[in-house]
Amino acid sequence: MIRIIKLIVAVLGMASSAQADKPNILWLFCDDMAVNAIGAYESRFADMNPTPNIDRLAWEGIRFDKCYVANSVCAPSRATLLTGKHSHKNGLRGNLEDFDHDQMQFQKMIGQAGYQSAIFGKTHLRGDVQGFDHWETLPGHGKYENPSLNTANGTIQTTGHSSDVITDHALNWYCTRRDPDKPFILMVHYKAPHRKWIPASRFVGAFKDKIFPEPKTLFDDYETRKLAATHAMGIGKHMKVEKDLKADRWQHRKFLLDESLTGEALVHAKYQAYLQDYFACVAGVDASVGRLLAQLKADGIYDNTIVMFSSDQGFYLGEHGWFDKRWMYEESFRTPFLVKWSGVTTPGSSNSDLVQNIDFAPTFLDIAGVDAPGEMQGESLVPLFKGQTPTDWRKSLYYHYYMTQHGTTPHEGVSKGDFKLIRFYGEKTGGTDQWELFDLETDSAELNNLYDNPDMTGKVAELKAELFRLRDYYDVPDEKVGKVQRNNRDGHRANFR
Ligand SMILES: [Ca+2]
Repeated sequence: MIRIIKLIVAVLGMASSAQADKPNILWLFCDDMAVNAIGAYESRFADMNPTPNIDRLAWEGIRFDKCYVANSVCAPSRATLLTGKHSHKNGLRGNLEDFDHDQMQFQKMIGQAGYQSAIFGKTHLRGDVQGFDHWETLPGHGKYENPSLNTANGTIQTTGHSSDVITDHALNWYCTRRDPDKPFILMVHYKAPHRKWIPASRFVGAFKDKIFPEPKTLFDDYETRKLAATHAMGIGKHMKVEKDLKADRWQHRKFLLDESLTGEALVHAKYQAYLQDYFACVAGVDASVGRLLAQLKADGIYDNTIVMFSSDQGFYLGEHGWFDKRWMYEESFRTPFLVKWSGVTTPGSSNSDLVQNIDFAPTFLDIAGVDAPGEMQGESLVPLFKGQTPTDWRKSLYYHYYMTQHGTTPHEGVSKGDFKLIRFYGEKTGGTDQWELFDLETDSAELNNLYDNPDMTGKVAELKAELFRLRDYYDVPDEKVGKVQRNNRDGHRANFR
């Protein structure tokens, strides 16, 4: 009997040891973090060294240069993160719909492999999350200052800036609540740098003497892209000097209330103020990332923890004159993605394979050693982390945005990395689909819509065929195409073909 007990203890010990060897996952996630805001992406802001802590993940790991989202807006992106599915499959097409929490999500399965899971911060999914061992989430968008947090035991009130609060609470779970004998996935989801870009007080003036380089498209005239001209998120027309730029709150912004400041001079001034606040919020996230990484190092588990950094989508930092997301144009379609996995990722490397946020959930499961369910539509990125991209890796991406908020038009499209084709539908198209084609290698700013160029007939046909193939591959139901949120009062059904 004693020998049997000893045997059981030994077997359990081996299992525990095997679990301890499994890598932990620290998932760092932002809201509206532009690729261009990350220093490691070598954008026009890189010389300002805006993100030294986040950049460490790139210097020690892989920078993904072609990571994209399936639907560039907050809630749908998060639904895709958890389900590994496009919006039409997980049911969350827009920000104003409810998420079905009962459906399959990766965190409901990762515990099979002994992982404990916790999520902190913004989910933007109405209702309580399911499947996490521990969760403390912002209600809706959450507040920047003194946010409340929903928990399994009710709502709690906190004090401080949201980035600090989310980090504090994540660290508290990590240090005092988790089981140190089990691997973990810890998801830390910041509200920053979402509009209205309110930084912690210690960062408010951090960039007020900096001059931010402007994009060449700040005064885009939208020639050849008529639908883009209706986007009501322009720095010139739509950004409010009081509400967005705090001219009524902060002394150093009072000058924006001067009525003699008009026209292009006002746009230049608003752009600078916008980026000062945006980057002050980014600095707060970066400092938080530094705290989390330092704690892992202090505990000796940094090397056995895969650290990933990403955002629910990219963002326009003045490109095309905007301060928003939604469109399939690169700045919002693309999202940052950095991965540090000590001993696996090659330090300072980059990857230009086409990856998408449908891949994140199957990747988490693959790391844990759990088979991803067939209904997940993404692929595991683990081979890419190892520098071993499969020869049959995808050569194109499917995108679909369904809302009409802020003057946008629903659209879907395909990108092959070098060329991109977009189909717009809905009320503003007058019932006739409108198309745009861009050559990303010669026109990275996407100013020149080539759809009607006779020389591009073959390319248009090629990309349309690929779009149709992707719609079949991802099982996009015809009857859903063109259906947008009811409260947008747009019941148009698209005439797809
Ligand atoms: Ca967002």
